[in-house]
Amino acid sequence: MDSGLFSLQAKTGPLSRDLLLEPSKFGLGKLPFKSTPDFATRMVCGYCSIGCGLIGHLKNGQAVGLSPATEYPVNMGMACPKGWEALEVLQAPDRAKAPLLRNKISGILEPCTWHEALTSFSERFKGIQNKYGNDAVAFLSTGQIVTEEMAFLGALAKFGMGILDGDGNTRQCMATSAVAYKQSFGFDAPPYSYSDLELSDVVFLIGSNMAIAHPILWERVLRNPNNTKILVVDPRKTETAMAATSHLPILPKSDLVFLYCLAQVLIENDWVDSEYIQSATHGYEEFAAFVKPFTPESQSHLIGLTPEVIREVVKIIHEGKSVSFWWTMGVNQSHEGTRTAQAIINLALMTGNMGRPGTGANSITGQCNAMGSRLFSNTTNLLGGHDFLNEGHRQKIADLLGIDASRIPTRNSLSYHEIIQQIEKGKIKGLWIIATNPAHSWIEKNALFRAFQGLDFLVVQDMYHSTETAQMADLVLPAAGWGEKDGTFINSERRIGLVKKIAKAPGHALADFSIFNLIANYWGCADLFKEWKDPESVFQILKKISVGQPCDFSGIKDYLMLEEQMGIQWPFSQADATLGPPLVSRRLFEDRRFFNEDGKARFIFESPRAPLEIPDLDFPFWLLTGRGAASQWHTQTRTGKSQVLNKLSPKSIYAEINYQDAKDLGIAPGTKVRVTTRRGSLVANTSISHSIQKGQVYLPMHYVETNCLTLAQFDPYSKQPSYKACAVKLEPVRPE
Ligand SMILES: Nc1nc2c(c(=O)[nH]1)N[C@H]1C(S)=C(S)[C@@H](COP(=O)(O)OP(=O)(O)OC[C@H]3O[C@@H](n4cnc5c(=O)[nH]c(N)nc54)[C@H](O)[C@@H]3O)O[C@H]1N2
Ligand SMILES: Nc1nc2c(c(=O)[nH]1)N[C@H]1C(S)=C(S)[C@@H](COP(=O)(O)OP(=O)(O)OC[C@H]3O[C@@H](n4cnc5c(=O)[nH]c(N)nc54)[C@H](O)[C@@H]3O)O[C@H]1N2
Ligand code: SF4
Ligand SMILES: [Mo]
Repeated sequence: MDSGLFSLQAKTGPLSRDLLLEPSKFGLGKLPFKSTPDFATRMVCGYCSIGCGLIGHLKNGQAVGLSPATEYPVNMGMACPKGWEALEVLQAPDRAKAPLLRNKISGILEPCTWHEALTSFSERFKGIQNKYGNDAVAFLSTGQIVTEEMAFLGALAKFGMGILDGDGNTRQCMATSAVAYKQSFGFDAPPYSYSDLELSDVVFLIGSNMAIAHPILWERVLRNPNNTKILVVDPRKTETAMAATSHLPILPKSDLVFLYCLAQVLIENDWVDSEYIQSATHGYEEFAAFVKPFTPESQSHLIGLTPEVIREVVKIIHEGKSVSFWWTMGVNQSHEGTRTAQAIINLALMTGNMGRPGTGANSITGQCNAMGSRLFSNTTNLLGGHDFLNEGHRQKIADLLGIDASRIPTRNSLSYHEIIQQIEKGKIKGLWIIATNPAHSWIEKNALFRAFQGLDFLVVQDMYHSTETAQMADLVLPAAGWGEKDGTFINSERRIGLVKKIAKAPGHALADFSIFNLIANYWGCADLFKEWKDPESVFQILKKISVGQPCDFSGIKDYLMLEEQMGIQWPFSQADATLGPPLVSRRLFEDRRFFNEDGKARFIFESPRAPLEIPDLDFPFWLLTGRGAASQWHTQTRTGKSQVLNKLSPKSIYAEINYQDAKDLGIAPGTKVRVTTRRGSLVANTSISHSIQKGQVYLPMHYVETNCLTLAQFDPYSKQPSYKACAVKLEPVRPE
């Protein structure tokens, strides 16, 4: 079966290996492979976390086209439209080609030299720190730059510039999974390989619209030869749900109750793997006692599924030989996301669906390098999954980097929303934003706008000067994008893959790596980064940092080895390397040993709670938000520049409304609807459909208006925003 809708198979045959294996030269500002101007080279895609292999085709030293890599173990010759079109968006006229500094008199952003920009950067931020303290400057980073840049930024900001608070857009996205894994497994470690999707006989997807958000993974589900049962838990009948064997349209934010019911029925029927529980886990007895009251009969009204359906789901899980559980934002973006993710982990543990082919409690990451950010951004964790609060860890990192340990902060960073709160309170006066566009993507963003008004100095480092956030900046630093620089990304299955420079960034734009290098010089802390010469030398430093950690990848010799092996999953230690080349696909916990001190995984649970806002008489509908089309990426700064991609999705905002609700409210097809929350209001085109349940509305996140409506509410453990639930009202808009 091939959905055909979402991905396109490469027509080209495999390229000869020697063309692919030519080692790259990683000089700044130079194209690699200068001596052979016509060639093809393999690299990973720069959009989503699947990390498909793409072939860049060059003529006269210039990239002229991309095609999916047929032999890459991730995508096997498939790519979605974003990947095929990734070169197009580099050419857009609104690329930031020179630094821009806001003229204090006219208030206009005007081009300036790099020298002026970097002088201003250092003087203004140092001025703020001198006047108000080091913690008056903060940064917000991303899951979309290479790991080497991510680490450079985190080290420069925290060890070089004395900044204490920095967070990333991964807070909006993966924080819940990271915390859930850390608490349950002892380390932030997604356990699976993509091949598990092809080996399961039950694929259980919770809050994931895989056909749209991870289209090539969806293709891999469809390649599964086991007559697989595909269960999709999503309030909406998404593209994924439509192709599933069962769609379970639960009520928004009832996941935790639902998952506890599943656990209760498994226990009631004695359908648990006692031997696995005994040997590999801790806390089961308490968990079993806790879920006892969660009978389907007593809870079904909260879930919106009948007790019979809930029991049927449990039967499918029980009868499955290899059950894999996968979740994404429908779980993570919730007021109780961490406990929900752990309720999924608990199901996998209690049924022994862990560490075997086709199993696992598997969080699918979002951005191309969210996994790199989780390990090396130096925001929530000290580099390499270490702990800022642990003196031994601080000393270890200081020794490895040859810096004084007193340079390493002894407290954890504030989280994203706490940083914004501090800005609003006037405590943080300077902010540096790198490769994220919060003026579009942040939850309840009117509060963010209010906060940003109070900043003394806002620096935005982006590929485009036109983003909503760059337009608010005092200084815009023009960055090269994917395809214009070298480094590595880590994909959802922990595979470290290469990114290469195949095109020259326009004008004076520079790789983020070079920008950090220049900043270190202007700030006067370049001495600390003498060894950080280029991405590959940083890769070597990160390898050393990873030694002894669960993510140890010190067995990877260099970039050439990554090239030859077509990406390598962590862990791959020096000891592993002595046994030979890495296997193409590896999963964690095959030996039933987890990363907690006693080697056991934890059952973690808590009573479900209601979200802050639920529909009422004034605002009677649930608002859900998320991805729209496979061709749309987030705030559309990139995908919005491709003519082809623009044809594949609606240009203006649209609201999906149930046909019965539309009828009741007098909203006709082809008309507009007003969607209002307690925080704001927008007018959208109507998309009347059966795919959304009565009493619910869906707005894609790709339109700038959407987050004027969302409600700032956060999971207490991961501090991740709950983007997917608040209360709205709908009104027809009469044509003028
Ligand atoms: N085309 C495209 N692909 C992308 C991205 C993109 O912007 N565009 N972004 C990437 C990134 S960063 C991410 S994080 C991933 C996101 O990937 P996904 O999480 O799969 O995408 P979303 O559409 O945000 O949310 C998934 C589903 O959660 C459902 N949902 C809402 N509320 C609930 C609930 O209470 N319970 C349950 N069970 N489900 C609920 C929504 O209806 C939605 O269908 O996609 C990645 N891939
Ligand atoms: N309502 C609602 N809101 C959401 C979500 C939702 O489901 N619903 N999902 C949330 C999620 S999961 C995510 S991940 C966020 C994403 O939110 P954002 O991170 O704000 O979205 P992007 O459009 O990916 O922004 C990335 C920015 O980096 C720039 N860029 C790209 N590559 C580079 C580079 O190499 N260097 C530099 N310097 N800049 C670069 C791009 O031009 C763009 O401006 O949105 C969140 N917001
Ligand atoms: S966006 Fe994701 S699915 Fe599409 S080509 Fe890139 S990595 Fe593959
Ligand atoms: Mo995300």
